[in-house]
Amino acid sequence: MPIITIFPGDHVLHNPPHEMLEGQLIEPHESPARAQLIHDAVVAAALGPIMPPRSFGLAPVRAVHSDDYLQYLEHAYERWVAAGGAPAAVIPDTFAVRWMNRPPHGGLALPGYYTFDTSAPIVAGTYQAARMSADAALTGAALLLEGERAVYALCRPPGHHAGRDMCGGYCFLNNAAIAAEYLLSQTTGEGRRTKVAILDIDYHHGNGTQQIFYERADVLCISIHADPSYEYPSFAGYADERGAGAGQGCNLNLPLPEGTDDDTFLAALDRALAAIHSYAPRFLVLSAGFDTFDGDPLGKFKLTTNRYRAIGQRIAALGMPTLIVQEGGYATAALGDNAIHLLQAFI
Ligand code: OKP
Ligand code: ZN
Repeated sequence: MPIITIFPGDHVLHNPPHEMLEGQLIEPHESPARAQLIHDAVVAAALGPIMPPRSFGLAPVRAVHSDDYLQYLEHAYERWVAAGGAPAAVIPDTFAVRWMNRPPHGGLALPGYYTFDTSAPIVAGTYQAARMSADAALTGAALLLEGERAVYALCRPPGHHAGRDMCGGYCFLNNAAIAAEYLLSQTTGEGRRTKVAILDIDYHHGNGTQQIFYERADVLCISIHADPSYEYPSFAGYADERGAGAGQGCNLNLPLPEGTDDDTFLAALDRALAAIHSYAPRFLVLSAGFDTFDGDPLGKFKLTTNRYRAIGQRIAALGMPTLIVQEGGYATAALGDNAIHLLQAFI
């Protein structure tokens, strides 16, 4: 059985000339080349058909993100430039923080209210690219509802750091969360109650996904990632963050040490899979990042290409309809190969 890939061609519209990392302007790690490389690897490996996203409109996006944030994202670039910001890209320099968070006015101040770091530059095409990336995830979700067992949404820009009303970490719209919410909306009601699990295997904690569903019992969020005591996003992702209110117990963080290798990662994965198995969701959304790879410029783990197949096989063995959503991965020379190894397990 081939696997369908959804490829959002408009991702190229999101092409900031630089990002700010550790005080320096550098060439962006999160580049259009990433999606193209994975696309080309999917073609070369003949994994299955590649299709463009369908258009879902704003409603399923509004189910996850606040209206004021979406308005902000859509117009951030033009307002920034009109107010005198550098046309190269929107990168805020003043942030709303715990003790000063009055709603801002003006194109230069707004970004600091809706952004949590300097790693999410916005250009003229960012909103359109992010919408198509979300549409790719939604298309994958729709295909699961139509009976597919596994679909790959080759999302770019990625999504798992985007919260309900904040961008950051290369992410603007939370593609995995939007897809999960859509799956629930299409299968819940009239006495039916369904559940979705989101498993995040990107190197970085899925802080946006965690925030969006933190008080929800119908979405189990599990993230395996670099311990925030030494790694981005630094202020969330600890093991004691278990959810709140109705969602108490429905968030599981599995932080891992520097130098984590294949075996350490697979042991954590088995814990995650056991939790998903007992939660018994109707669908699984996999936030798939490959920055756990040994040699990733942003990561300190040591996973090898072959093990992505083992990771895929263990996840596929859950036997759940699975939407694979592309997140990070910056070792471009190996990125296509790593993705193929994971995807082949679902064929
Ligand atoms: C996005 B995804 C580390 C700074 C990291 C942003 C990283 C975003 C990762 N000192 N800056 O999860 O792959
Ligand atoms: Zn990452």
